[in-house]
Amino acid sequence: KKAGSCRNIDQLSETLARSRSYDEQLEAWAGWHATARPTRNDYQRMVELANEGARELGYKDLGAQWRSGYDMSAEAFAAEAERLYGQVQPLYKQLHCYARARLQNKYGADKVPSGKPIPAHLLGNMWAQQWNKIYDLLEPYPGVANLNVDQSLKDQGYDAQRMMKSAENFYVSLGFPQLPGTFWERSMLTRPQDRNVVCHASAWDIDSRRKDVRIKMCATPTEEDLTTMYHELGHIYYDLWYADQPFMFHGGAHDGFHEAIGDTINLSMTPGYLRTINLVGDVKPSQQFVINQQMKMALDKIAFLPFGKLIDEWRWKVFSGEIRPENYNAAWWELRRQYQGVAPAVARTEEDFDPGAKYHIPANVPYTRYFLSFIIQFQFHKALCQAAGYKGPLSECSIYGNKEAGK
Ligand code: LSW
Ligand code: ZN
Repeated sequence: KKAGSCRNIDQLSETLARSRSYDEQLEAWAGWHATARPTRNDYQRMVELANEGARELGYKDLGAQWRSGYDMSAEAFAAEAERLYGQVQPLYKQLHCYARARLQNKYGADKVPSGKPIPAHLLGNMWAQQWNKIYDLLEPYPGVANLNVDQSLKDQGYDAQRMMKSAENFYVSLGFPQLPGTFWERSMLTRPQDRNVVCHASAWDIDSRRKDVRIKMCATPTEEDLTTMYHELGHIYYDLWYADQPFMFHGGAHDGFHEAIGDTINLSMTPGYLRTINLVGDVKPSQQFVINQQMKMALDKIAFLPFGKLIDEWRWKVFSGEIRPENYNAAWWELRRQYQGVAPAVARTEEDFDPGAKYHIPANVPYTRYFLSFIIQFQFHKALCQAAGYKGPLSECSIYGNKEAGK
């Protein structure tokens, strides 16, 4: 780190992912969260304006508008989300308990006390939303075939273009068309050196009827960014596939469907598939290997569930006025504690605006869509594997190359 130079979110995230020093991680966490403090007033004003717009359209507030996109009343949807969360919460509680014990082992009982929330900066991710980056600390059977896709991508000289080609190839193998030439000309796949851009990955239906679809992201050769490409391509193929439908049908059946397509395809990136495309070597199958793999999956998919639920719980209450501006941060941390069981390791006040440190809050992108996606993507995966005639355990099923599933 150069003296006087600012680290960006990618660099700070890298520290959280790789450093195992309590203080170094805390510094990265606190530094990023400090950047959101000056956005509080603008956010408060945005809430007023957004609510004004929602009310002109006949909704109670913007939260009610967001809850109205699911073919049921806003109240019924909130209840449905609660019901779903109740079904999966026991899984999260077990994972949380296991992770806390392992982290206590690593950092000591003074830093990670039993029966208390986990410090929010120790889970390998800025928002503690996915925990797979600390897999090394939580691996059930140490040393049993930890697949290193990052290393293979680097060793084989993958760049962003080639990674995207690899992701495209999966969709093509199912029977989808190749991406249009303009996708490659007009997308931005790496961080430009000459200007500051929004690097948070996104997919854009600019004019899908003329096949103008694009991805904007700042990719480096990592498994995480390859996964992100699968995610964004799910949006892109959805856009292309529905381009000739009437405008009302351009979006997903609901927004969770749109989010789930790419992640579903990603569930087919099994060790077997990764072997096929030469990103991992041969693995000796064993019960211990299966458990390790499933832990890695849980650190991504189970860890996410309370986070996916709480973001809009906070916003619904902000939009309705139940959470007032003078309570923004305290209410945020109350939800983080209740749902995720995490707590900030340094004191927070209403001078801070920690929700603003998560992209979707200032960008005003709804978040319940991801909670829904992290449930239905497994239902989609199961259905696709059935369509492919697959018989074995779902965790080993890959629909790569299967035209029946593609159909
Ligand atoms: C999306 N981006 O595509 C959004 C952009 N490394 O990260 O946020 O919290 C205008 C409209 C602008 C892999 C990784 C809509 C932007 C699979 C994360 C669900 C970060 C990649 C970000 C929305 C990718 C959670 N994902 C998050 C995003 C936008 C997540 C994943 C996820 C993505 C979520 O929807 N699946
Ligand atoms: Zn998405």
